[in-house]
Amino acid sequence: MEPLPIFYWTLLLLAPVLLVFLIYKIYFQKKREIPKNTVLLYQMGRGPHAPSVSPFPMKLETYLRMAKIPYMSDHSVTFSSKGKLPWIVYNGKPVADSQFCIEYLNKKLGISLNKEYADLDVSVGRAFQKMAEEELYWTMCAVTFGEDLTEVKKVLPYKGIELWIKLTAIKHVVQKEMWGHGIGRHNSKEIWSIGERDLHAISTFLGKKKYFLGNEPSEVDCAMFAMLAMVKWNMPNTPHERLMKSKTDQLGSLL
Ligand SMILES: N[C@@H](CCC(=O)N[C@@H](CS)C(=O)NCC(=O)O)C(=O)O
Repeated sequence: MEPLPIFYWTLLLLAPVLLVFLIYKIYFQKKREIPKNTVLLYQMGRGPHAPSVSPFPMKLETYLRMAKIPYMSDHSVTFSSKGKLPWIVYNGKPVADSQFCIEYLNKKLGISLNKEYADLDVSVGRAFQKMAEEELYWTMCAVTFGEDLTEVKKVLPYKGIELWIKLTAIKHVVQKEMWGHGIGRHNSKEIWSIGERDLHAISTFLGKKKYFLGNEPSEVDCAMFAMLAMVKWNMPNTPHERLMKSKTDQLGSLL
């Protein structure tokens, strides 16, 4: 019989601790009082240099601030019904996925951060956003959760055994997801060639503009700011960060 991989041994040993923790969470934690018309934002922890250690909560929080919607954050790392973060509860209604949260609040509160721009500009912004979230992001995961975990350890808001357990679990999940996505089937040189081209494209499009689409901020800035802030503050000593430093004039304009 093959020996169990270390991840499963860890799970086996930690199962009783996790069980006690879950019981505590479900039965003993007080429900928070959320004022009416205030968003409860479930997100990850704060980073040492950025508002979050992850780009999707950073995007949603940026949107809430830009749209001036009152909100409170929950950093307990409670996942949505879809098993992801971030998500929100607004006047009792849960909404999962950063983009669906934005679209829900836009509709509910009559918000449009894109009103300065023509549909054509907004569509180009959407294409860039999807490139960043659905492709560049995975090249960032590949670098962050690859062989060398030294840098990510400095960024995650945990210490000691908690850091080791969470990092082992996150790495396992991310590696599985990268395989499913397809990026995980490329070697590191190929993955970087994708990340590099994406960052070049973003830099070229940004050029000397103040915001992603022009002189006024719009919705796409929430996602692009979050992704670039992630590279700048949460990915020290990586090819992504080095490229960003060499293109500070363009890529740094959003930060
Ligand atoms: N499309 C989602 C992506 C969110 C996402 O990937 N969140 C990550 C943290 S950055 C997560 O919760 N991962 C947990 C998992 O995949 O199991 C959104 O925009 O909210």
